[in-house]
Amino acid sequence: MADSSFDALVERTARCARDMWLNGWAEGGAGNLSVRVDPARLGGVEGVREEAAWIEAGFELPELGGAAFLMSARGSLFRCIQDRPREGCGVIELDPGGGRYRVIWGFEPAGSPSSEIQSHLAGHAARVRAGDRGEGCALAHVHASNLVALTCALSPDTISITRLLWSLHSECIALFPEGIEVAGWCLPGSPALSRATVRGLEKRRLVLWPFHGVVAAGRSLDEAVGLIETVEKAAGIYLKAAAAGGPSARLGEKELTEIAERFGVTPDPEILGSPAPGLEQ
Ligand code: 2HA
Ligand code: ZN
Repeated sequence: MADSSFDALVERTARCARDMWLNGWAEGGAGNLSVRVDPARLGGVEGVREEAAWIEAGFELPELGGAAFLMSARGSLFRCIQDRPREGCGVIELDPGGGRYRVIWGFEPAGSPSSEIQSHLAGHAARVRAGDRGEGCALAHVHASNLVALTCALSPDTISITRLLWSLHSECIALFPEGIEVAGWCLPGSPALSRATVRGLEKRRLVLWPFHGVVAAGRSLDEAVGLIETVEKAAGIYLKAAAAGGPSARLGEKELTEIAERFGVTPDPEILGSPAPGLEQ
């Protein structure tokens, strides 16, 4: 059984951040993450602040009233969180109405939560509405290079990119049957980006930010990272096939339906039933 202590959660989170950096998805201060944590786990933890001041969030998320999240710090280096976890991340707790938060651990010595805090919290609220509500539920945002390259090369939409990725590797439709949502381009850290992310996360666990990166949701951070590995790999396969003059062969609707049946998943019917213009075999 996994160690459920707060220290173990921080350690697993820092390892995931390092893995994302090793994958080349978190250059410099790029990337941010958040993991839901039961505030009771922080009882007796070194460095906990009992009387921190409340900060107006500027938005209200009643679904998250009283919830707490371990979150990466603004500008944190994913490469270094393992070395200095109390600097690279922190814990924020929301008030019962979900309109204010306070820092109860970390972000030392004078840091603050991720610049994408609004997308993270609104994204968690969307996942709660979609049924993901437990401790450990996680969101990760990284600059996954193959996926970003794909948005530059193809300017794809939700249907065409999902069909493309499903059609290139036999396990994609099994692992993200609800597809990957493509948001419109939005300014990093903006309320518009948060709204676009929420629209995607209400239905799916992956949202692509064109010319920027990807957001993945999971019931654990490991699961979210695994999802990114899967789509990022498929995007890389496309780029390799394109460099070799292809892809000239793809899995079609018949094969995709067979795979979905074999794995017992229900793919988004609109995506499965839509020929993706210019990308279909
Ligand atoms: O945290 O990646 O989108 C830096 C970013 C913002
Ligand atoms: Zn980013």
